[in-house]
Amino acid sequence: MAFTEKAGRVNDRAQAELRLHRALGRSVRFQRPPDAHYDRGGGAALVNGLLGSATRFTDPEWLGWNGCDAELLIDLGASMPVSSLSFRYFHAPDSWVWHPASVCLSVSEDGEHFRQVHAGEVLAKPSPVVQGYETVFEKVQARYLQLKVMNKGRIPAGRPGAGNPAWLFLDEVVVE
Ligand SMILES: [Ca+2]
Repeated sequence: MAFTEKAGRVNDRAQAELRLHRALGRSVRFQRPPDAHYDRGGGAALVNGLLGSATRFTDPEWLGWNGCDAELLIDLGASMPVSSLSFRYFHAPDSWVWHPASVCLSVSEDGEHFRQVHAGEVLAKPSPVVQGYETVFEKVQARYLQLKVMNKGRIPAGRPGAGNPAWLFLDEVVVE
């Protein structure tokens, strides 16, 4: 019985920490790199199957941009069917970290001609601090994905850091 319980715990942890998906281990290039203080994991951290902490954005899985959008180009290595995208963001206004404003996804087979397959607003909840965004779209063939996650911009009046540029944090971009 003890052995069974232990095995169960190990399995639960593995499932929680490793997420398999089409972009796993693929190349990620940034239009603008994350802030130097929050770029420890680099682009690889966004497609390594590992999620960041659910309580703090200071581990290497969380990448942070200050006052600018996160624009990334993912190369899946080969053309393949793609029909969904999801990612997590950090929302902690007391720490000047805000949910994204909106999301735009374009895909391409040759890396030159891109077609937009999704655009949407982000409607964040007050809590928890880690929230998810997911979109499902009509299946397309794609090798390259151009993802734009728009920064909130200036922190609104009446909130901590009002008038300063908001931080935007992402940990894993899941492509299926
Ligand atoms: Ca990750």
